[in-house]
Amino acid sequence: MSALERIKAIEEEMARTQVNKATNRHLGVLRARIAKLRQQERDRITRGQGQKGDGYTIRKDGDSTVVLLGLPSVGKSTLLNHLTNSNSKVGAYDFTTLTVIPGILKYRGANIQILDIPGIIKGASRGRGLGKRILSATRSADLILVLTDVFNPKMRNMLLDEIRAIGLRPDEDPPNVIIEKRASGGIFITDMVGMTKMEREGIKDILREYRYHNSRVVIKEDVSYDQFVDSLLKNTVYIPTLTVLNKIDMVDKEYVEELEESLDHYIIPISADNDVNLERLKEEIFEHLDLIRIYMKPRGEKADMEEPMIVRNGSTVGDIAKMVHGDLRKRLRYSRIWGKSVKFGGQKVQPKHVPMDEDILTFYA
Ligand SMILES: Nc1nc2c(ncn2[C@@H]2O[C@H](COP(=O)(O)OP(=O)(O)O)[C@@H](O)[C@H]2O)c(=O)[nH]1
Ligand SMILES: [Mg+2]
Repeated sequence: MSALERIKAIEEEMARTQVNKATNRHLGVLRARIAKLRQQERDRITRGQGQKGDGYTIRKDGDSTVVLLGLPSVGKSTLLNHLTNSNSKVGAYDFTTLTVIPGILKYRGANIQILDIPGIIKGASRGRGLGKRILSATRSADLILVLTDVFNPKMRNMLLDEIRAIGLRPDEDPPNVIIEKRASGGIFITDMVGMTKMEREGIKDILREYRYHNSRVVIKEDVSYDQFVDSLLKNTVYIPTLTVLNKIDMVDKEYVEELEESLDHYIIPISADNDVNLERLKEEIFEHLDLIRIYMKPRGEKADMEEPMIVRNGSTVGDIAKMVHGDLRKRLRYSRIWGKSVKFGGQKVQPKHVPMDEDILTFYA
């Protein structure tokens, strides 16, 4: 039996099983088994990828990457062209964008790479349309921009289901559980929260499924079996999303307001073609990427206030030194900072210090 046939057989068994407290554990194991088979299948497909001339393998460029996800013809290429320096073909037909097209959005000193991928249709994760390989471009993203338009305002959930099926977890945080393999000693579980969604035996079944016969597990959050399995799979990707409603120039203001109220998620209404609300969109993209600006001040000189370094919020002074030059981190003795993260200007800080937006930084190597 192929992996796909086995997945199908297990799914059929799950469909026959009633969901209740007694079967919850068994269903957890079945889902773990499916997740494992899916991962094997993904590994098999990705192994054949990444060669030269493959339009779907995109070099990471810029400080962060945003992927546009949407049905054909919602305006992805138009938006890319209006946000960036790119020139992605725009057409009135479906599927005009056949390869992944990158562009760079320059905003507040950051170079944000935006990828226009071919329109995703329902079932793409199962290989329909250009399918899975295109979807896999979303795995490298720091933010997914979900594009809907006034004709199909309710597509968000379908699109997110497609990327969930390839192991992405939109708008979820990694579950707070620790799982360590050990050489011997069996399975040892520490429950720090008083689990309500899993049982010890169920956890053990799943761990055995993944060949963690000897392991130490610490449950620090009341997670479900599915979340627990996610943390066992090596390529689960947790990713934030932002949803856009395009083509608002085609409808009246009242209709947009009605949608904003009735939809169960937040939307940014825009018209890509007419540059309506694109400044707000850029600002929200920047904020969701959680980037900060650090101005570098060489020793004894003025700080460069023109071109900040753009780093992830939460990066340490040591991380930033490494970004400037791998060697600098090793030679670094201490640093001085002016700005919000310190009590007084020019304060001496250690490599583990975490700077804040618009801090000024000097390295002493
Ligand atoms: N009225 C209107 N049309 C738009 C807007 N954005 C895109 N379009 C049109 O929608 C069609 C599909 O756009 P395209 O960018 O190729 O969509 P993609 O398939 O998602 O890349 C084209 O005819 C665009 O001119 C918009 O904001 N308003
Ligand atoms: Mg396109």
